[in-house]
Amino acid sequence: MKLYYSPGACSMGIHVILEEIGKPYELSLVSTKDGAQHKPEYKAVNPKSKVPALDLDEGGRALTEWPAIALYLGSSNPESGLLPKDPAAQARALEAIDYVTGTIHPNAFTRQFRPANFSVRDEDHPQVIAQAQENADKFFELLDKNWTGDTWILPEGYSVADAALFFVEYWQAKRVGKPLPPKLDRHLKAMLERPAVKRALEQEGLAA
Ligand SMILES: N[C@@H](CCC(=O)N[C@@H](CS)C(=O)NCC(=O)O)C(=O)O
Repeated sequence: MKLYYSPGACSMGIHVILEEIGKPYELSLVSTKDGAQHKPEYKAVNPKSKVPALDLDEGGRALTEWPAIALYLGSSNPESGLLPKDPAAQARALEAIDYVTGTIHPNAFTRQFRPANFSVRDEDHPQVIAQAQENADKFFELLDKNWTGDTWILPEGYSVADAALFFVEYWQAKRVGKPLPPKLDRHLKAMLERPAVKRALEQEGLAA
């Protein structure tokens, strides 16, 4: 199995899941800041030019899209306990993952990190970024107010959903440098204490 990743990108959540599972896998660097995602070699792996992508060693095309990769890794490694078996809890995990990857990631962070994708006029970019930062505050507040878990997002315990929440929390606290609401701040701190998270960050050359 091989994970195509870029340091500090959303792929780091999948990297954490692979480290939690603890089975051998390879890492392949696709530096998005250098435009490697648009090179023909990578487009042959993922024509969408995005990370993460996971080569399943099955000879077919690589698996793409964060929720699909997380579902695959959780369900194909049941002993890891990363995907709840109870259907309602499993659906709650997917609900949280979808909110992170479908709402928070694009509307709060892609808009901040790539404002040119949202307005061709350079003079509009500060406004695109400011609106994205407001979105981030609003989304994180909502998650904090509706938190039903203890340390982890699901009351059932640690799951792939925590790895999804982790990468957007990390962006807000460590990359943008803004505080998180209390429960999410506690969650990020708990994530940073996990050996699997420490290893993933170290392998990507990132600070804890
Ligand atoms: N829908 C995709 C989005 C992945 C995505 O946006 N990845 C970003 C990194 S966080 C990327 O590869 N960006 C490169 C680009 O847009 O050129 C998923 O959930 O996996």
